[in-house]
Amino acid sequence: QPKTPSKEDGEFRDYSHSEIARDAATIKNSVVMHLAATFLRTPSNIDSAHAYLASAFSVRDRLLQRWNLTNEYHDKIGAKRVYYMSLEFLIGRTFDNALLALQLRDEYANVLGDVGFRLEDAIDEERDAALGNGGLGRLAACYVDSMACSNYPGWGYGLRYKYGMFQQQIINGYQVEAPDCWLDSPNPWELPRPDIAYPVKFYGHLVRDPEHEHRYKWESDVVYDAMAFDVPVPGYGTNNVGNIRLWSCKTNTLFDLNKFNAGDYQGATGGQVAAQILTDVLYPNDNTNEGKELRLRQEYLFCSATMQDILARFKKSGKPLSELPDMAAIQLNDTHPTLGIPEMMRLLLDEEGLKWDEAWDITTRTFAFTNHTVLPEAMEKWPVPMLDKILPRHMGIIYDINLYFLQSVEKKFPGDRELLRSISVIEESNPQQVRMAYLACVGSHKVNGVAAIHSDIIKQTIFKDFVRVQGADKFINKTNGVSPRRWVNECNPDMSELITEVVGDRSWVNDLSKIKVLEEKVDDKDFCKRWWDAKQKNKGRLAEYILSTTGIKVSPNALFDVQVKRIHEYKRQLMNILGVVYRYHRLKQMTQEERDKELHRVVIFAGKAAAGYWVAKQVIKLINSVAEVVNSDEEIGDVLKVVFIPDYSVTAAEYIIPASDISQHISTAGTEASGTSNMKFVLNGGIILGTVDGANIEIGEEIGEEQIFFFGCLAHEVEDFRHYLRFHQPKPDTALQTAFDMIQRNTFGDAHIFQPLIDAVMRGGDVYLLSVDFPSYIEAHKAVEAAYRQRDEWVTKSILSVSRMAKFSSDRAIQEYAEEIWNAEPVPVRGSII
Ligand code: 475
Repeated sequence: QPKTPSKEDGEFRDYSHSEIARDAATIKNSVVMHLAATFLRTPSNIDSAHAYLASAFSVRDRLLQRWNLTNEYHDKIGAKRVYYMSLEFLIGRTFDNALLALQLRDEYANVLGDVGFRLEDAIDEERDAALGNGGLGRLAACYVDSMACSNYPGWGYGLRYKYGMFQQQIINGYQVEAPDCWLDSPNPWELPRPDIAYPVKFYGHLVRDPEHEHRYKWESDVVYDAMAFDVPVPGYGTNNVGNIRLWSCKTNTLFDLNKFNAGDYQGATGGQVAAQILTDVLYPNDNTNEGKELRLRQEYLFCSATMQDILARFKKSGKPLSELPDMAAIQLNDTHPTLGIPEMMRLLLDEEGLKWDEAWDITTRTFAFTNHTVLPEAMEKWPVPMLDKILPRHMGIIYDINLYFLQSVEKKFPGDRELLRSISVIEESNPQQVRMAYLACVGSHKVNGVAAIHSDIIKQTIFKDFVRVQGADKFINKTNGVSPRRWVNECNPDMSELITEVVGDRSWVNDLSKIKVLEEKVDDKDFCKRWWDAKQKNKGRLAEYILSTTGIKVSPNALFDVQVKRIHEYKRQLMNILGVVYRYHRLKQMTQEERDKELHRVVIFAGKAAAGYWVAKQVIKLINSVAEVVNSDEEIGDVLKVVFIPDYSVTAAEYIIPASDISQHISTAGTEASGTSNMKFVLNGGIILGTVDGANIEIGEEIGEEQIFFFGCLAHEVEDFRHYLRFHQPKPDTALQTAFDMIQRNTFGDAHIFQPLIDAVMRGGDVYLLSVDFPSYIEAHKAVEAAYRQRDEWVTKSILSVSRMAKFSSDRAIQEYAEEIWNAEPVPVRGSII
């Protein structure tokens, strides 16, 4: 049990005396010092890039000081630690976030002003840390933010990819990928730790220990080194600083001087190159399993280094290994880090010499697992021959885990061979495959989904047999959340001012339940006007961003209709653009007089398609082709504009989300596990148009159904529709047919390019049920339009919604994880610094 701080307090309070002072002169000195000593510049010889870098390094000094204080303190009092293991952390920028957390934003703005720079320009110099694809990676970043802000002793563990999420260019309407060389310029937000590195083995063979049943020696010549980089995570308004430890792969194979001397220059560095490639690049797949050998090796490098590090830290406490589960909780962010389970077993059996049952008890009490998707194509499975070749010891351990597990199932359900076959960690395909979701489930004490509907679905589908065998209590829900620091306070300063004014102070940033009082303001005319104006200002800011990134001019007076997320068939950007095509058709049928009465609308898209996902890339092309025709149609003018903003990122989202009037979250029911941008949009005063899916449902429950536009079929109806459509042609309604016809008449260029998209609906079984949901989708848009014309009621909806969104703070989510899964408590660092 974590102890409450007691007599050590005094000792730790001393640290606050050494904290770097917060006055203007000290801040200025530290910036000037970094300019000179870190970047060889003087105040008369800087550009905004160096203004940013020098300020960032001076902020980092403060963070690192607190980092040290926090970790030393947690060690000292023996706090239980939480480890969030994720192959992805989609962090975005840190500078502004850190300034706000330390409450030094104005001070740095002044110092920069003194040397002739605007803080905003310095902030704009930072490149995103884009070490993730989408929802899952951003969730991990929000969760470490919440752990830091709520004083949990929590760390993230991940990989330091040299190339993050690719940069998306749009050329001739098509997506073109360029590498994200984010480390080309200095990164102030990481600290290299050459003193912290672990060897990680691959391939080789096993030698059995004749004395011990489960003890092996694993011998191999292929040994890489994983070196740590620490990324401090500022806690807002607290002394605590969290950490994300990212591993970078090196080799301990030396430069081969003999080969070099013999003229074999490539061979001389070959070993080093082979190692580095392991952490070179983030796999750009969202909700899809790539299944490549390099990915498996990446995952193992990550898991091995992390397990060694966690065990090393634990062993410093001097406690027996049986107490590991009291000192550490490990959360697996989907199955990608599941090899942590057999790796922990290997270390406990082979290195520590524990018996199987002891090791297994420790492991399962330490691990818990979050599932993020039910899409079959996303399920990780590794061919047994591949695993056996690369990780022979782990393959053996997985076989044993499965053997003991199946024996326990057989005992409970004697003779049920079908059950054994379906629940086995090994799938009896050719070749056999290891089902990682099953392995994660067997090795964890809790399994959770990420929204209520999703947690129900996984109990009825992929984990159905496990519920029977292991009991329903193991399977719980933890609805996702988002950080109010980044997703309101940082990205929406004007609305944040209004909230602060009503709450009385800024405490809502760390306690979102306080925004409830906004509800009292819905009848305050003046307040409503300022609320509307704040949104309009954000729309103006986005209009400028759109102009600078696409050259398209849009009016902030139009309705901003936004769909930004990864491009995926299940998310149905295709349905959205077909709706736009239909709208365009209708507008073309009207007289100018009729058109003038129409609500002006800007339809905004952004999102990346996985590099190998052809259909998704064709959807991007269709959106851009429609945009080109519509935007240059003089008859249409400002009545309809279509925009595809290139290179969607965390930073782009911070511009886009606060500027949305209506945003679309329109996945086929039952396919979007949760969604998290839906929460961000509503928190920023936007209304959502969505299907009865993921967290949309819970958002509707919280804010009231009058505040949300639902449409489409329900999750429990999907199977029947799909079944029907496997054997029958879809029957598109006239609106959908009109859109298809318009495309096929070459209105948006060569129709051949788009025929496969139409075929996916008309001949491919319409798996995502566009033809089913299209009529109600069009109706829902009409309802949105009517509502937006009633400005007062619209503002009421907006304010009411925001006031009722407290549930969707990631602080609430983290508290639930801590209480129901991790058994961890907040441990505020004593010794007041702020
Ligand atoms: C869900 N990524 C969202 C979000 O819980 C949900 C899968 C395989 C390989 C690489 N990446 C993935 C995901 O599965 C993923 O991002 N899932 C998303 O997780 C957070 O809000 O509905 O689609």
